[in-house]
Amino acid sequence: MTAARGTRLSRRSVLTSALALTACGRGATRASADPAQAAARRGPVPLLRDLAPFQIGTEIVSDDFGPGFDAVASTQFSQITSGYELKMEYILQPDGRLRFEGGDRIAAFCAANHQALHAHTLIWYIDNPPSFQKLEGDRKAFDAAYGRYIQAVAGRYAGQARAWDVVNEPINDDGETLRESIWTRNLGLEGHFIRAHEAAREADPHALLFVNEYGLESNPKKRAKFLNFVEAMLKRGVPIDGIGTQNHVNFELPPGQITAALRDAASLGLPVHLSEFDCSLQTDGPSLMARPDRLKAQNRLYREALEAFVALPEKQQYAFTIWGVRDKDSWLRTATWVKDHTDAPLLFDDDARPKETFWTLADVLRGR
Ligand code: 9MR
Repeated sequence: MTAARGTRLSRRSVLTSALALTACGRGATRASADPAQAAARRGPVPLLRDLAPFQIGTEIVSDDFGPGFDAVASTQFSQITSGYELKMEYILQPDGRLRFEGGDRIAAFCAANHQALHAHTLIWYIDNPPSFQKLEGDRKAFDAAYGRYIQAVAGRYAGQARAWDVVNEPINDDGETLRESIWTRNLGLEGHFIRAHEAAREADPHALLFVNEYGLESNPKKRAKFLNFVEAMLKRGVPIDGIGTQNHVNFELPPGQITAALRDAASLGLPVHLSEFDCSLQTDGPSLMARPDRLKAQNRLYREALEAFVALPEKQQYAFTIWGVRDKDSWLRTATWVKDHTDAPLLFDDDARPKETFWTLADVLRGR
């Protein structure tokens, strides 16, 4: 199962490739400068879920379950996003059968630990399943199967899922067009989106329905297109309850962009999910910045992201989610395109010990 994950996602472009040195050298991590903070870091490890007045989430796959992982994932976070096992690529078998073992394991983990389940994701352009390919050209049959799939999956987790990402990543990186896929080819560019939201609402009337997108912080044109699209859908009465902005960033992202994107995302008045935060230390091209400076830039971006989220109107603070628990769990280590296996984008190191990024978030939540 694990080996197959990420094979179709050669998505280095998700990471921002901004000016390499923009964030360099500005401000040190505050830990070294402040004795009170240094002392706090030697004391007991606080629980982020107790410090945060909103849901604080992480992404998990059940392959990672084990003592060290579970201890952190179950205690630090009040919400869990399923990173893999509620996706069609896991659930829908070539013969059309559905498998729910992984999703059920995740839902049970959430229930056992009093955590909300953010279910991810019903429809994704990346999928191209054989059982749907067979129906291409027969719009009625395709539409019925699409509706049945959403009904079966969202219906199964009704009462357990706080929310669903319904259509993941609908906008192209050109910032002008909607992404094409087997879904849009058969049900229309907008049609497949509307149909998915309506079917999800019907299957689980209580789950909040999110539209989730990446690159909104680094690509303002895509951000504008995304927000226009969501606004147009809302005007047409499509049930959309929230906006997810992923924020897979790397240390080179200039300051201010995450903040601007979150503010814009909130402008429609819907709840906002900072849905997939991680901050890579890898670069697309060569970078002269040494690792300690990369770590400082990374910490500044963690701080900026959470401060920007905290600054949103309270009723729009749906959740702040980190995309993974330990560095070694991250897609930035395991995806097939990864060359540098030393990336450390998350809050906990390979041995599940809290890192400076963790203490930065704790500081922000304590108002420091
Ligand atoms: O982190 C996820 C990884 O475990 C999966 O193998 C991969 C393919 O399903 O998806 C990764 O998560 C992606 C998310 O679903 C959508 N936004 C980008 C995330 C990182 O690629």
